[in-house]
Amino acid sequence: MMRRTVTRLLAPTATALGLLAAAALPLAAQADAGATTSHRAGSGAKLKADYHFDGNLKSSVSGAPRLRNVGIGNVFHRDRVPGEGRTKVLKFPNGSGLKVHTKGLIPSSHYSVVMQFRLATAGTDEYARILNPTLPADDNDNGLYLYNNYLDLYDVTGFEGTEGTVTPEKYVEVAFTRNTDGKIRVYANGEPDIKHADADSQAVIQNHLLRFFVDNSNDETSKGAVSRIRLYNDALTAKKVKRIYQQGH
Ligand SMILES: [Ca+2]
Ligand SMILES: [Ca+2]
Repeated sequence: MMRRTVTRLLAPTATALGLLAAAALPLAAQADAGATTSHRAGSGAKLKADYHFDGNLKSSVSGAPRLRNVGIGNVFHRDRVPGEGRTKVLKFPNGSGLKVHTKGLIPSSHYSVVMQFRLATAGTDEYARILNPTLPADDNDNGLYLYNNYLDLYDVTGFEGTEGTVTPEKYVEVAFTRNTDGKIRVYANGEPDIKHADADSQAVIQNHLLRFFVDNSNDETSKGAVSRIRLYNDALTAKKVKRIYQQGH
């Protein structure tokens, strides 16, 4: 995709056509009937899962399912992380990552993910997947990547964040939010970075499976480490994202 070869452009285009049809459905038809949407009015996004990787893949918020390893070779490790100090993290090799089953946890169409991680390809001419809401239902390039020292939201074409927001070998806290109107906001270390209107619903979670660091079949991935992942049941505001970052991640 990113290198704009013919074969890579074809897949997302075909996908986008199918999803344009899906996008024409009323929003209610795309939402999760079983998810906790009833709490969102007026009360803001609620924390539904909080994974610290403290030697296991459990959430400190009860009721959330465990994360699952994707691929082999993920190992717990001790590391120094900004805002967390000495903490346990999960190291993953190139091609491996994590997934979570989101049914009844967060709605598929409006949610937030806050994640603290580092990827080994930072600062290089390589794309590495961060978030993948469509696999395995739909094998396409759309989703959030790291490229060089900035974030890139790919949705048929690339929507680039600010250069220099991601420092090689350092952890970065990325917040990804999608609201009921399909507005995506991506933040880096508490600051607004990418805005995008998700007209083709490519950030709507498919089959209730959300994957981290795992790419589609063109394997744009990096080895790295993750210290914390939090899931919220609606789009966080910019103010809340900043506060979460300032509170020590
Ligand atoms: Ca890809
Ligand atoms: Ca941790």
